[in-house]
Amino acid sequence: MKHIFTLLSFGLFMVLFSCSQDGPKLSETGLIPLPNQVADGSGSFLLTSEAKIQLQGEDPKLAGIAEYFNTSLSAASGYRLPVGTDEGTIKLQVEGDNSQDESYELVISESEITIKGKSAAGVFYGVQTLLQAMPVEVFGTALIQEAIQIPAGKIVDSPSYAYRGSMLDVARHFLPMEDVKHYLDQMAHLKLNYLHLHLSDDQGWRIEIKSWPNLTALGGSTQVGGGPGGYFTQAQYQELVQYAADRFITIVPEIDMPGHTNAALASYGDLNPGINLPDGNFETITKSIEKAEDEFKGSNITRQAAELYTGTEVGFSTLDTDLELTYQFIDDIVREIAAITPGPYFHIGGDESHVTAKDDYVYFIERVQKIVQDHGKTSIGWDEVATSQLLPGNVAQFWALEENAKLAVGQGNKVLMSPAKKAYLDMQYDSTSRIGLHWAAYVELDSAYLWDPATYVNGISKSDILGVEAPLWTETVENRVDMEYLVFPRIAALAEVAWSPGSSRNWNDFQDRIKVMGQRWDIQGIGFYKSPLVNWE
Ligand code: TNX
Repeated sequence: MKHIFTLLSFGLFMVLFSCSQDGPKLSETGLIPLPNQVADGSGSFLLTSEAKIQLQGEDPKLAGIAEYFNTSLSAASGYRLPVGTDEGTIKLQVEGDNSQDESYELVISESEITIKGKSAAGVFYGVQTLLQAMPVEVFGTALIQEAIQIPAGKIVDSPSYAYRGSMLDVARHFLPMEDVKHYLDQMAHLKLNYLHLHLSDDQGWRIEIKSWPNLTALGGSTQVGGGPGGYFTQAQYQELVQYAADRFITIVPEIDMPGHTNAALASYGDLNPGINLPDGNFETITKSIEKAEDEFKGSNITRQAAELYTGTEVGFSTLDTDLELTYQFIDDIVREIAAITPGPYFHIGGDESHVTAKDDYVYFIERVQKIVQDHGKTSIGWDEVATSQLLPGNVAQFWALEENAKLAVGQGNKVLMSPAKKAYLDMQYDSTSRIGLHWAAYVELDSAYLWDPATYVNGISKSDILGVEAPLWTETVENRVDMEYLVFPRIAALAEVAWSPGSSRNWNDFQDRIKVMGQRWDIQGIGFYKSPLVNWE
């Protein structure tokens, strides 16, 4: 009898043991973005509630990373691992103090897991890779009963580009705090590190400015289609900044100007020049008052608030570039936003100012860049800004015109790559996509994946490029469901374009890995677009 029991328990041991050899290899766990080097080991680490996390190094951010790791796992694991500095089988180590160096090394053996980063950010990315190396169930909320099996191996990894971003247009349709946080969570999983918030446009003003309260009271009160709009108070914006920082993501605020400013011009009539027509109507003058006086001799030029706008046209509004009040207004806005933005960048927009005279535009951009610099920030602008003299260090975000991107590089400035034909998350996948636009292209998943920022524009090479950003414009995006449909899976393709070296990227291999990513999204309830190019089953 005793003999049989021994035999049985041996059998059970064999089953458990062979289990640890059975699962996918580390290189088959669906890692996105693809790490630089992945070497498979033998066996697996079996994670149970017995494990401990050991922090090594002085970096104060390590404790936050351990907390993040515990929180990420706790719903599915049912436990939180103790965190200390003396011992542990999961070691998180910062070995350096260069916060710019996001590289890490992850080693998984049967007895321990070690993540070494050159900075806390590196360790955080190592944790993201470790989570992806686990069964997809760890992303869910159903309790996993058995040990979590993590295949052994070694990963050495670092990003191709320093700026790996996405943009949310919260102006055309407002997106509430929860949706932005949800987006930040997903960005972090993909090792993206900048979230650009498009905070103002013709249809809405979305950030509280204490010295100009009508901007949100009036300008924030509507959106495309006439819905109620909304805005972030400064306290809420700061909450987003912190939530992002906890995930090693930097917020880049954008106030788009001198065009795309109808919401501001509707909020403050003093900013909006116009003429009173003989029939009693008011018509906005979209050029400087001086020039208007020549053109409209004898007309009664006054200032009066514009109407709120809920359509989707672009290029019809402009600030008055000759008016001193315009620059006081901008100085107040930049000062208030810069004070609650720890990141280095302030985005000044500058796109599609079709009704601003060319020389007025150049004068305006050059003056606004200085205001931003005076408040301690570096300007980013859409590629049109490169038709002005850029200040050293300022960045041009390429979206449409290669000539503009080259003008920036010619001035010694860097370019942020967001080519609409590849990186625009609001483009339809194909002509049958239920929402989205297609003025630039239809962008299927393979198209979003198959391009290289370093060769995309002739004459612009890797050293000229700050990074890659995937913008989501929201003319057709009304809520989280719409957002998820357009963003996923393309954001994963763009994250890999930004992180992994061009030489290692391979569409067939990506198709296999994105399938696993799809399982992670499914388990989190994310309604992604099931591209017919991928076998999701
Ligand atoms: C162009 S991209 C715009 C936006 C629109 C977008 C729609 C850019 C700098 N300007 O105002 O929302 O197209 O795809």
